[in-house]
Amino acid sequence: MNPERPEERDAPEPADRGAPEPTATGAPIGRRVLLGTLGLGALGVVAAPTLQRGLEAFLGSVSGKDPTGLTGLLPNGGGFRYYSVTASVPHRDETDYRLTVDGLVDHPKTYTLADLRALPQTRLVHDVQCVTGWRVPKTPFEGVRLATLLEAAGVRSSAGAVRFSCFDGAYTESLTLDQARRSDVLVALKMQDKPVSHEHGGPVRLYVAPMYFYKSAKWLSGITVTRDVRPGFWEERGYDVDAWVGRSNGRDDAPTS
Ligand SMILES: Nc1nc2c(c(=O)[nH]1)N[C@H]1C(S)=C(S)[C@@H](COP(=O)(O)O)O[C@H]1N2
Ligand SMILES: [Mo]
Repeated sequence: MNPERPEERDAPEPADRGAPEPTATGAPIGRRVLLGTLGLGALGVVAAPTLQRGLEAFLGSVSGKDPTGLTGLLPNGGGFRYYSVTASVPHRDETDYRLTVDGLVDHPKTYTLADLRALPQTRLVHDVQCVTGWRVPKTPFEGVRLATLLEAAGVRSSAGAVRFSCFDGAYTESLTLDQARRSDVLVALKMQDKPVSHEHGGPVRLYVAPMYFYKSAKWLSGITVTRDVRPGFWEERGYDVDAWVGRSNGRDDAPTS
């Protein structure tokens, strides 16, 4: 199967049957469904990996007419494309945003936005690389090191991985504990030196600098310490779990971190 087009697998893996149930925020949709929505289903099916880039550019150009509002260039996005696997995502702000840290920890905790802002902030500047080919140079992200939150939680010796969940109700991601403790992995409150916008996964998204951007889960609401890595949303659909830029997914992009 081509990792560039994981949605084209013939039959779902057993794990797909455990895919998230439709929620109040909408059922998860794949990029292929989106292409179909735009009347581009057939084109999507035959698109070769190299064509994919042109296709994405085309989708960007028609985004003004996109009734789903699910794709295209973000206004002032500086080259970023908007991705969501759900048709809509609730808005959360300082009044109702919560981030829960639980699982194999001694001190489970729920953070408000103010709690997160009160912790030491780290600013990183690296290129962003999406596995479908687009790259955005030198993008600042700022926030709390994931390692800081794990340290505060008191990770138990039986733990080996971290599972991320999102308030879109569908997207998930994961890292090994070693990956999660890297100094270039952030619970990001700022992107491009502004509070992370709703479209970019605000008020809080994950930022995993050395990995393809699908690792950087938007609308982050849960950090669960687990024993083993559980593949995330796109990983159940073919993307590599260890998503190092340039060393995974059959790609040779220049590393980002
Ligand atoms: N919750 C959630 N996080 C997500 C995604 C998503 O669909 N939902 N898409 C991923 C992918 S594939 C990419 S390339 C980036 C896109 O981030 P952007 O929309 O800010 O450009 O978010 C990642 N995180
Ligand atoms: Mo992506």
